[in-house]
Amino acid sequence: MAHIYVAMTALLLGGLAGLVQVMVRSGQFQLPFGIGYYQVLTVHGILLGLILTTFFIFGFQISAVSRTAGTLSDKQRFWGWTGFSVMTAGTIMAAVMVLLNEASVLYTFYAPLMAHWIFYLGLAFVVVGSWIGAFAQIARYAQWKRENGKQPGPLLSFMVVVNNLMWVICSIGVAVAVLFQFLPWSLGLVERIDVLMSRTLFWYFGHPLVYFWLLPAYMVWYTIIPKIIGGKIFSDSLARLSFLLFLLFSIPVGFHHQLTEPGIDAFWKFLQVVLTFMVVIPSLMTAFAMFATFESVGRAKGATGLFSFFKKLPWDDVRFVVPFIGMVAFIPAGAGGIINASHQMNQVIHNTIWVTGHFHLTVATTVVLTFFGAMYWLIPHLTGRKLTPKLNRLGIIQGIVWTVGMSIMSGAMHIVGLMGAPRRSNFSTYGGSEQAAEWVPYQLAQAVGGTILFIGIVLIIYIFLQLAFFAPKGVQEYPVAEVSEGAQQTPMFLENWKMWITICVALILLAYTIPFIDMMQNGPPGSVGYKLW
Ligand code: HAS
Repeated sequence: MAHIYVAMTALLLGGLAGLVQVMVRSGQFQLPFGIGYYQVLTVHGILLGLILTTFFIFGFQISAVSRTAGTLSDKQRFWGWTGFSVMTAGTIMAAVMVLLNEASVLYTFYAPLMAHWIFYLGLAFVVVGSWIGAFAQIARYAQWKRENGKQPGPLLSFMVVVNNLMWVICSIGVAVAVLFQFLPWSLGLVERIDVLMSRTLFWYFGHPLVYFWLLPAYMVWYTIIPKIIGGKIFSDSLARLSFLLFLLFSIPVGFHHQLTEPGIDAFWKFLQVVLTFMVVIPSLMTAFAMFATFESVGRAKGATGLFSFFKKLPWDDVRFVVPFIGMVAFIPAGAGGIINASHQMNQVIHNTIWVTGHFHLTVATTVVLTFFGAMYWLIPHLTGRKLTPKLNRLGIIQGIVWTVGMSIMSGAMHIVGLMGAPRRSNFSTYGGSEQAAEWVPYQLAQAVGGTILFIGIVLIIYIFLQLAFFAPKGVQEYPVAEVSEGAQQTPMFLENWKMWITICVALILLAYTIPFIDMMQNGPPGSVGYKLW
């Protein structure tokens, strides 16, 4: 719950910043008191992209391990709390610097924009704190394995371990960039920073970061949703394999964020694009597993037609409906990702607001709606309360409000992005240019969609407060499905951690060693820092 309180505070403040942004970008509103657009954009990106997600995920994962592998020991709890405290301290340090306008560098903190060193130190604290928290969760799983001999660990806990391993391996990249590049540079110990190297280290971390957000949503889809709809897990092995494929393929792909960047040889971009297409496969496996789950439940309830099994699903249960909207959204969202990853098409959309549209469908719809859906059983379960029919109804309305707002906002972003409108940009007429004038109606649509989304945020905060403090006392089930009897036994090689980690490291070395050597050998003198806000 402590993690989730921080997450919800981040949602409220970050959402408010989002509302302000779409207003400013529509050209109809100006920020008062000298507040900068990029300052607000940094608050928005950091609070929603990094803080809401990481804290919610850790809260959920701790509960998931505790529910399926057993209650955490005092020692594990101690490390869990230590991780939480270090992360929270880091968040406060970074947030204070942004609010003081000392760090308006956006959530990607690209050099050569230079923030105050306390901002970078705060980020380092968030990362180190998350390692400590991840260690506590993995320790509980390891204890279960010790106590239960040679059998596969509980599926949900296994998934938590994979997500944590991926997170720890990828966040080494950002930790190295912060400790060895950004901190010495912002402290004035060195004058220049190697920009390409810092961006490469960032994206080594940045792409697996998006799967660190996605995998907890997949945990809910694979293990919780079947129980809610009255079914079982279609295949334990398929679920594990898809998570392992994420571990292997989500890290050596960062160059697909740098396809337009000079200084990286085309061959290595090509290789990482191929690996990016590999990381699509576990999502397609997940889509297959979801359809299979829905179909088997529907057929068990008597459906006979080709698609009539959909009618048998519990369309009045918010715990199912809201994550389901997230799944449907992931179809266009994922298709957009495949477009982005295609080298030639990337030239059209890179640095346009299309990309912003893409990630509002992926993380801000698919992932966030699944998290909201999980809150309806997770929060009352933790606080000893019950989800009431009234809150259930309000939750479905909240999901619909979110869908309407996001369709308008993200739809407008995708279209106007194709017309060339840039991302990460304040409102501008670009000296009265005709092309920029064509973007304005879409920017107004973004403001309309963003306002509806803010109503969605107010609603979810209200629901959260009700579930946490005011709903009637009672027992709310933490729903975890069993594996279907028809599923084959899970082979033990899926838990051969040494083998999977070795393959993961080998792929990373293959994709990054020569490009890094290249960057070191042919590195430019680097850049001094700039503060353009
Ligand atoms: Fe992405 C940029 C490529 C997935 C987030 N992405 C971003 C950024 C973010 C982000 C935040 O290659 C911007 C970063 C920045 O600030 O610069 N992305 C991909 C690809 C995928 C992908 C190939 N992205 C995500 C996910 C994210 C996310 C997930 C967050 C959670 N992305 C890119 C690229 C860029 C990029 C380039 C850089 C662009 C640039 O130039 O800057 C894939 O993982 C997508 C695979 C997904 C699928 C969909 C499977 C569908 C499922 C749903 C089943 C539905 C059911 C319901 C069962 C293939 C699983 C059915 C019911 C019915 C009724 C039909």
